[in-house]
Amino acid sequence: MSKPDRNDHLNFILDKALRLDHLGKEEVLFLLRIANKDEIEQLFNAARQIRSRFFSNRVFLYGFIYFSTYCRNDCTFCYYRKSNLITGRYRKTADQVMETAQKLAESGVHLLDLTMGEDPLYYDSGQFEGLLNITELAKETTGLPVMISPGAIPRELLDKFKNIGVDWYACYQETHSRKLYETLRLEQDYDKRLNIKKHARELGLLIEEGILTGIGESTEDIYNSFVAMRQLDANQLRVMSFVPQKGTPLEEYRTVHSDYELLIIAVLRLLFPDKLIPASLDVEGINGLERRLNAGANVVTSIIPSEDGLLGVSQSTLDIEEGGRTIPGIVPVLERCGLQPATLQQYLEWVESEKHNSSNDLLTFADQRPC
Ligand code: SAM
Ligand code: MD0
Ligand code: SF4
Repeated sequence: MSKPDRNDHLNFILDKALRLDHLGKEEVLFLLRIANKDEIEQLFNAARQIRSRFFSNRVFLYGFIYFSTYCRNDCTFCYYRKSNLITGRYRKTADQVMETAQKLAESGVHLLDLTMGEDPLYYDSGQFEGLLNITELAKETTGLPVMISPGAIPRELLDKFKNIGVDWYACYQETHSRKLYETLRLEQDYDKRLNIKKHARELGLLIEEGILTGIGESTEDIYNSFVAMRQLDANQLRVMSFVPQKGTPLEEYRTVHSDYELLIIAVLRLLFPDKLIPASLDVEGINGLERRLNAGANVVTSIIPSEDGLLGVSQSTLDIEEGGRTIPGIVPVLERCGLQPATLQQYLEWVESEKHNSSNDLLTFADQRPC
């Protein structure tokens, strides 16, 4: 395609997206293959316009509590895989989690994300009462919405989480290519991981689906993940660049530049205009926040208090002790982007309306599925 033709085509696609029209597969792939700086800027600009239409200049803020770094699994990409002989794994007590939760709530986060490895303490015994207890206490102490990220838990347990008032279940497939999945989440059943999210959605929980980029996926794989996210009716959609981890099989893996993550964030915004799309502090820390927000993200995740000895996932320590991953650390960045924290009331209203409106019955979006 000649340069003027390309530009016309890009404008045509972006105009369609701005009208919330259906984008076809070839159009989505065209966007995912953009490499020219000006074209990328046009795409980001459209993504910001769409975000602003649905969320004005308001951004949601998620506190992150990685309360157990023990795991029975061996994901090849993960620092906390069981075969990694790292020292200093920890399992925080209920009191410690409460203290951190309280601190995060006072600092102004809108949600608590309670995350753990597939900790053998619970998974091997099948006794999850302690986990339910921690979750219930965190919710009661703070009154905040809660997301749980405990791995692929049994169905009956998910029902119990629903009963104690959990709002969100996060569980990322990483890829929707079964072949690639098998090389990443070793010996973890693909369908089990996918189906537990379907079950969560059927129960009325909000769900977050997520993918990794820079891990050997093709552009078509990314497109297929968009389709899967749509089919799951996911409420929050995440992409994170793969960060190679010491002591893991992919330690020396030559990954791609995180610019590609930004492109995916922007395309997600075009395809899922009213959904939540994280700008994670866990990939490039505070220095990577502005770029992710400017690509169309509308939730800052992985906000961690500086003094509680808690770790991140893909960047276990980056910017934590320095206070870079706190609300005072991020507000100046939001301001530079012309954004500001939403109020808690605004977040609660979004959550409530999302719980009652599946995107499948929102007329405005019904005709703009990516497939
Ligand atoms: N253990 C639970 C699980 O795996 O579902 C919860 C932990 S969850 C926070 C771990 C997520 O962090 C993964 O699903 C993956 O998307 C992301 N992650 C882990 N290691 C990463 C890495 N090296 N680079 C980028 N993202 C990573
Ligand atoms: C984040 N490190 O928000 C966290 C994590 C788990 N629900 C989220 C990947 O970036
Ligand atoms: Fe365990 Fe989750 Fe890491 Fe996999 S990604 S090794 S399940 S903590």
